[in-house]
Amino acid sequence: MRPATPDLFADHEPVQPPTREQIGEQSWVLRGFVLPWLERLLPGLDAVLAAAPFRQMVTPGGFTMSAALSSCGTWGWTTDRSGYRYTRQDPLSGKLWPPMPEVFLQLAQAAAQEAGFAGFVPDSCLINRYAPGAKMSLHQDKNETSMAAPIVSVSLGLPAVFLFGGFERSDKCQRVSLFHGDVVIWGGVDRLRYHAILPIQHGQHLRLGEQRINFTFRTAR
Ligand code: MD3
Ligand code: FE
Repeated sequence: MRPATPDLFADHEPVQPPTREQIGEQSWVLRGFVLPWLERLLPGLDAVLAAAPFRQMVTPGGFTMSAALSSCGTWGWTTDRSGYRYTRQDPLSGKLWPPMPEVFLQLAQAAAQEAGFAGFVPDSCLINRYAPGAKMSLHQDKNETSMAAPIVSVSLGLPAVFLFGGFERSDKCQRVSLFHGDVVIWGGVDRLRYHAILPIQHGQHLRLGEQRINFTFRTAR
């Protein structure tokens, strides 16, 4: 029997039971963890982007990043010619970054708890938007004051290949494919490992269109 109200996505994105993959000593991928939250998450994303639209930022070296960024929460990550840092204000509007939607916080805390990081309180959510061809070069995340807190990342839309390296730039990387609905949690000994996103391939995602959106929850201060 067909349901009276057809579910537009049911035939394309079956909700699989979430699975957990360990990719490092203290790093896990939770496949499909976001899917039950998605329809509550997207209105929160729209609200954040209405106040702080995606924009491409310039690195201290003078290169324009291929991913476009926004942020919400008390602290937002920014970069310009003078360096990388967290700010309370969106440099584009001069206003405070928009508040972190309650459902973002709940999702990040639920995911962190699942990976053994109970009590995670992110004060920053960086939102990266990748069009086809956009990438994130190999780097470490070390602008946060508290290295004890994990980082929780949420992948939406087009898939990506994530490179997970070691503690030296030259260390060999493992490749991890990240799909719509996946959450990754990095903490403890893995917190300072090098990582990158390979250029996003062309494609159309049924819900998000021709883009990949990544949320990165951090405790910045
Ligand atoms: C692994 N973003 O914003 S997930 C970043 O998909 C960033 O947009 C990527 O790297 C993205 O800095 C990768 C986030 C991530 C963040 C911090 C990490 C992965 C990490 C710290 C240690 C190891
Ligand atoms: Fe990073």
